[in-house]
Amino acid sequence: MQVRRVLPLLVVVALILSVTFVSAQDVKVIKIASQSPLSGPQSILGTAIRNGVELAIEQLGAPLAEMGYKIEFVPFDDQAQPDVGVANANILVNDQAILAVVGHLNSGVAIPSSEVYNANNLVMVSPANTNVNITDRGLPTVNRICGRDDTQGAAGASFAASLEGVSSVYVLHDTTAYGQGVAEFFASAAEDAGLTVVNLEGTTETANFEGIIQPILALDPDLIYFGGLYPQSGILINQARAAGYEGIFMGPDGFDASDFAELAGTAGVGTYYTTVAAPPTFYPDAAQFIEDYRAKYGEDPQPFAAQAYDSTGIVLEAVMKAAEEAGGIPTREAVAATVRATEDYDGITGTYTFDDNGDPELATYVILKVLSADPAEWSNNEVIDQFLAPSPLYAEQDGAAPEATPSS
Ligand code: ABU
Repeated sequence: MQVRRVLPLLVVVALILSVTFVSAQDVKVIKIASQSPLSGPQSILGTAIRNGVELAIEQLGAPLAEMGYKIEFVPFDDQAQPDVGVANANILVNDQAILAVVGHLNSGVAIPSSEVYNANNLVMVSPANTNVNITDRGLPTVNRICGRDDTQGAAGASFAASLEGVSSVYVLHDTTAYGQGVAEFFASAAEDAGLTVVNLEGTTETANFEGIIQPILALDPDLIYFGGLYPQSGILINQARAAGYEGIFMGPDGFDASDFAELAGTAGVGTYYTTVAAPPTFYPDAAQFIEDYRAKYGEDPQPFAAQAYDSTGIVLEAVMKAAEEAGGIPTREAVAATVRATEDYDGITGTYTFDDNGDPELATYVILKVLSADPAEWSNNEVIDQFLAPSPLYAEQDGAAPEATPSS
């Protein structure tokens, strides 16, 4: 009797277990990671990158879902610190389900972290890293969709030289790979353009720039260029104006965040900056993205959010192609090779084809002027100039690349 009662129960349990087992087998999980500062003073941009990746996975992941894959998003906080980025990289390469990383914000974090990715065949697509050594190392897994600091620094210098009354510049940087790199490109191009570079120096100061400002006032340059990001430059500019500096302020894409307006206050109005991002409103095809981002996150997307969306779109398309080719979950090597083979990816911020070093063949550069101390007005900064410029490899190909072309 007992056997007769227990047997059906065992059959039911076995059925449940087998159904569970089959379902678990059928769900093929692919993970996409991001790395960017989600805490600390640069988190406004880092969070924008994270959100751009998340939104892209939600909106562009359908073809992979239809193929039976579940895409999971794994955001990492690199805190804008190289050692944290590398520690995260060592964790995420050991999760074999992670097939791509979108990030970082900071070149000084991306360069050492991407050595770890590359050693593990894990592809990275950066929405924001502009230091030349991101791609000049020629690593097969490392790509970016934004421009480079050699072009950005030179564009800034050429613009500074065109400003009436500017003949001398004081060049500061934040001592990071990014800040120092772009400052040196600016200084060298400024000299070539006939400007006098009265000093080129680095500082790690973040709060009290008195010791930096007094020597600047003594030299009285027409323009101060700061190679670095908004948490430092906003405060420096605020304090320099308060100390009596009357000249012009300028910087690179590290200024491109609405918090700059908050930190610099009225002293920041009139500041010029070059950028490889620009507010998403700059891109006509990003209108729906802006609407969807506002609906999901309750705020306007910051610069680099739309580039993170496009970087993720490139990754998802490559994973899909590689999965089709493999007839199952592709290898990291296959995904990396497919990302590098990206041709004419039609994103919301541009059309992207990678050269053999992982630079976009053509990248967008914009020169803007800050118009307001109100962070809510950041998207309305004045576009002074914009152009597409070829990567060094693309420019080398005989007749393949146009000259840097103003598109305004
Ligand atoms: N290019 C803006 C973010 C700073 C960096 O590349 O390190």
